[in-house]
Amino acid sequence: MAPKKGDEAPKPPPLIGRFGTSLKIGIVGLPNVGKSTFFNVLTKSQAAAENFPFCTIDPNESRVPIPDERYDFLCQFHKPASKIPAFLNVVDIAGLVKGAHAGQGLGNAFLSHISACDGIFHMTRAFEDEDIIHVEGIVDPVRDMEIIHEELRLKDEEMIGPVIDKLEKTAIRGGDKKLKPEYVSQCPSRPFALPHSKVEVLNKHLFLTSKPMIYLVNLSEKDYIRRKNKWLVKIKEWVDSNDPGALVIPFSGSLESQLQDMSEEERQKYCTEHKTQSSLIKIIKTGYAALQLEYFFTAGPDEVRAWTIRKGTKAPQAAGKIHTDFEKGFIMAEVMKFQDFKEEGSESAVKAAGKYRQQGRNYTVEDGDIIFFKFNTPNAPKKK
Ligand SMILES: Nc1nc2c(ncn2[C@@H]2O[C@H](COP(=O)(O)OP(=O)(O)O)[C@@H](O)[C@H]2O)c(=O)[nH]1
Ligand SMILES: [Mg+2]
Repeated sequence: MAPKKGDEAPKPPPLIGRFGTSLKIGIVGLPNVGKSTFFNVLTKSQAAAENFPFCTIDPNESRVPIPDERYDFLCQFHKPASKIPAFLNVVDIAGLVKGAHAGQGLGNAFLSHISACDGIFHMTRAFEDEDIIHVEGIVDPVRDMEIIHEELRLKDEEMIGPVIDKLEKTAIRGGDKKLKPEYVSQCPSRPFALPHSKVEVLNKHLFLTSKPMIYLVNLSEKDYIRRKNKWLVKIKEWVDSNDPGALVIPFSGSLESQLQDMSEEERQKYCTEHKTQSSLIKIIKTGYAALQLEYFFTAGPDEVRAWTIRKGTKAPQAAGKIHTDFEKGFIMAEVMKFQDFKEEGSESAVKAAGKYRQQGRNYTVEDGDIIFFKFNTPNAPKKK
């Protein structure tokens, strides 16, 4: 038997926001930083990518399959009639400009689109191109990140202002301790630094500034390939002090878009020649993880499917993703670890090796588990 673990796994950072599994991540940034280009690459959809600051008026949403070697392996193995991977919902949000909180540009509409997202790809432009207008005149991604944060913060303040006023009145009368005004006024902050106790309060308000952010730095092809750009260190420093723990991912929109137009063979040849590779997979996977989502598999000749769950989901609730009856009548989850399945080569071999486990209602499903649920079919309708 495996020895008991000495330390408990560290708690994941609290996730602020809704608790669904159909969560969205929005691409946010100034106009002309390459958001729509990137969105198109991600989704191969046809959202307009033109040299015009407000070309994306309505947010475009798309479901991007999550690349996963385990899923590919299961599909190869079972050759199922139906294949359903996990998806990340991505929204292309029109450019935010200075003053958006006060209605500049398409101001408030953009902000409400951000509000409907659960996480943010914050895109900044670190590529120079005289033909592509920069709304702020010159390229300066640090200034741009400040503009975006400031707009989101101002919007949050505007939203929370009346709430604080009201709380101040209640607090004077000795109201709810948890909702002391200073408590709430500190809230527009980054989630990773927050104690869990504050999350409950934050969730009542769904601040724009509390959404998890991943910083995508759009580089020229050349800089991306040579892994060098004068802004990268400054961006990293800025993020480390303003959004500790958040990830900065350099990529090149124009390179990604060219790679996508190539055949698989051409792509490989190009990447080998230039000693480079696409950042897309990393970006998609990181986005998904930022939303604290994971998935388990059901796999057989009929269907191989990834089911999205929140990290920490117990077996009966995971079963409920497939069908509510599975949750209501839950008996057990038969679980194989993907690695065991791959190593042993078949379900019966996994069983023979004693690695096929029957788990009860307290089992916390882990990312990549291959599960077969056993459940009672619900009885005939109960009498009222
Ligand atoms: N040089 C260069 N131009 C880009 C890159 N990404 C986007 N563009 C161009 O910049 C303009 C605006 O791009 P778009 O994706 O619509 O930006 P958005 O306003 O942020 O959605 C278009 O003309 C794109 O072709 C890039 O990585 N390098
Ligand atoms: Mg756009």
